[in-house]
Amino acid sequence: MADPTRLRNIAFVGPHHAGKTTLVEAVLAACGATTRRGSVADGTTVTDHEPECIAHAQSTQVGFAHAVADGIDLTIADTPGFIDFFEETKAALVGVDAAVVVIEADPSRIVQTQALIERLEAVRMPHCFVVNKMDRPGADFEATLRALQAAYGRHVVAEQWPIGAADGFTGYVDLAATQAFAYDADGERAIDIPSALAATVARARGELLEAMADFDDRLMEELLEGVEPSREEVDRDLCSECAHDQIVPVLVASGIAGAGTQALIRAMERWFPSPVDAPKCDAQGNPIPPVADAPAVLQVVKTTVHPQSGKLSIARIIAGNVKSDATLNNVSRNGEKVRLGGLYRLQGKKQDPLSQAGPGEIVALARLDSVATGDVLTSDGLQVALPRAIPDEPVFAVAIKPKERIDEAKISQMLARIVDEDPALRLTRAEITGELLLLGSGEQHVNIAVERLSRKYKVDVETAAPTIPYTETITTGTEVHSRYKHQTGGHGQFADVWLRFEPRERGSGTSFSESIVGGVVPKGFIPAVEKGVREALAHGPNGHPVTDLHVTLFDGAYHDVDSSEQSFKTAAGMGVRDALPKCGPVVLEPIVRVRAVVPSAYTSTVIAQLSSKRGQILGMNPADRPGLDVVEAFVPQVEMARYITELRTATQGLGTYSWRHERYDPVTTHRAGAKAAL
Ligand SMILES: Nc1nc2c(ncn2[C@@H]2O[C@H](COP(=O)(O)OP(=O)(O)OP(=O)(O)O)[C@@H](O)[C@H]2O)c(=O)[nH]1
Ligand SMILES: [Mg+2]
Repeated sequence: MADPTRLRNIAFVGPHHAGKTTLVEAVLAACGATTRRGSVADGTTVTDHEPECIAHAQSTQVGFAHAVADGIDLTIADTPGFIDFFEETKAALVGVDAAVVVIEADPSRIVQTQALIERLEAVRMPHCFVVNKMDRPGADFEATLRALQAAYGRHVVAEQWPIGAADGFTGYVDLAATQAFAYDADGERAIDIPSALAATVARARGELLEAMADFDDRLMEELLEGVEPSREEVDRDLCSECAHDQIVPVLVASGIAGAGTQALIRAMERWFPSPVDAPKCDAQGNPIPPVADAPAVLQVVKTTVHPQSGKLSIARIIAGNVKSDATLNNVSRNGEKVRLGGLYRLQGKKQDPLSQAGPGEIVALARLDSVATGDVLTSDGLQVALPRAIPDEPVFAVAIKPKERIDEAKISQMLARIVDEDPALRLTRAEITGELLLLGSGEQHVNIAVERLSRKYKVDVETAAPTIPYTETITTGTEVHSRYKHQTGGHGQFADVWLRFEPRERGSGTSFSESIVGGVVPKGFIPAVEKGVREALAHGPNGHPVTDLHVTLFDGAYHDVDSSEQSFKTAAGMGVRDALPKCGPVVLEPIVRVRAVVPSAYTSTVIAQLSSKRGQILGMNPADRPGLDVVEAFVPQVEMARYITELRTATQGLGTYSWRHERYDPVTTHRAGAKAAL
């Protein structure tokens, strides 16, 4: 069992493609946890081990890795940067104590860190930035640093300054230590600060000390008096202020070249808190001491299901010791008892068995079938509520249809397992069309889930945009006479009805009444007439259910021998089919109320985009948070199929939206067979 003061649980987060997985490879190799660095392109990295990650050369779920370095026991959660997988990142952050935010050396990409940084700030998680890909042509450290400061304040401050950029990126200056290092095959070696950089280094160091002095009166006094603070003091302040999320240091790296890893490992060890320094808190904000001789408290941060070996629940042990065959209570599910089928430490897909583990460790618990991501497990009947990451509402949907001759029940059962692995997915049955819908955080999220379904459970399905539940109605009334008469050998069939059709208000549905006088249609046959009417209204002249009308049976005739329920039903149906085309039928389409939240810079683009979707803009107002606007509009549902993708494209991935059904409106030009999401 590891000494909790030596543990560091750290998430690597940041925008898509920033180089997180590659940098994690470099860290693992530098610590000797792997013998060679894998590559994302070749599908040989530790953390992108899932076939879907390899196929798409990107992280599609969080991957865990472990290393020992400089006396610390490091567990890394490599999170996916693509916006569709943000819920994975949110869940993983619950289990770690600090975050390394990896960004490209390109100021224009800083805006994509916004949601992430808001999340880190909301949970007051210590973090640093790594300006990565410094080897790339055009890499611009200073512009990136200034963009970070403009976005997040001057407490985001350089602790390293790069020596050179692109081809010439050869090392860095440690601003706190005032020492330069050159990268070499063994990591790095100390060198003199290049004279050309001396002035820049002095200025940058001044900025670092000033930012730090905001949290340290003594340092502030020294700076005001022009006294050079001791190296130890600067070092101590930096560790403390970073661990308390006061200072956010900025480092440099080129993960692909392995440059910057040594300093990053040192930073993780020295600046970031151990589980003992920053105990996790319960839902009321009370710290839970990470002690071994206490009842166990664990929280599941990720679930994976292997079709053969079963479920693996990756959990953070918050307190207590856990043995590999422990019995625990799932307090998130009424204290249900669960027994571990094994305890492992993860190195990508590799599972190293453990006999026990202690506070602060992130471990994999085998075969806890009823346990889900976010659940809290305890021993000794302890009741604890912990904060959990609640996934946002899904914004994209597909209808799932069997590809081969496999029944829908089996598909829903297998899909339920996929959803079990990923709480941001949702499986539902569409209300009107009855289609099986898979919903998620974006097109890629849902597509990857379908790929996973095919790979893990050999279930191939077809996906399509969900069918739009169009309806029809009438605009004028009419009266029809319908007589059904049929003679076949013995008994004949006879029924005669007069029906009146009248439009009703939108949203009022269909209704039926009768005003038969003198028993011209016997009472016993009237329900059959209503049934015939309602069945025929299920498919109007345009093939959609007919709604918002009233039908009255007001006259008719019958035959003592030949009339039957069936013949009245048939006559009524014929009457409906005859009448509807004469009543000015129109197709109605569902209209949704859309609420998009977008950065103000994109508001006009988003309004134009919604207008081009036949949207009726209802208003535009500042959101609760500065810099964001809320745009509201009524939009035909059929236009919304790929809206989340279009909205993200138009807003650098920053826009979000929610929707709800509003009403049905007549379609001016009916787009027969048109489909849409949700
Ligand atoms: N030039 C250069 N390319 C890099 C560096 N690090 C990563 N790359 C490349 O950038 C691409 C993305 O790298 P990844 O490591 O997958 O990035 P990521 O942040 O994990 O991406 P997601 O997990 O999909 O968000 C790959 O093609 C890498 O080879 C770097 O330091 N320099
Ligand atoms: Mg990755």
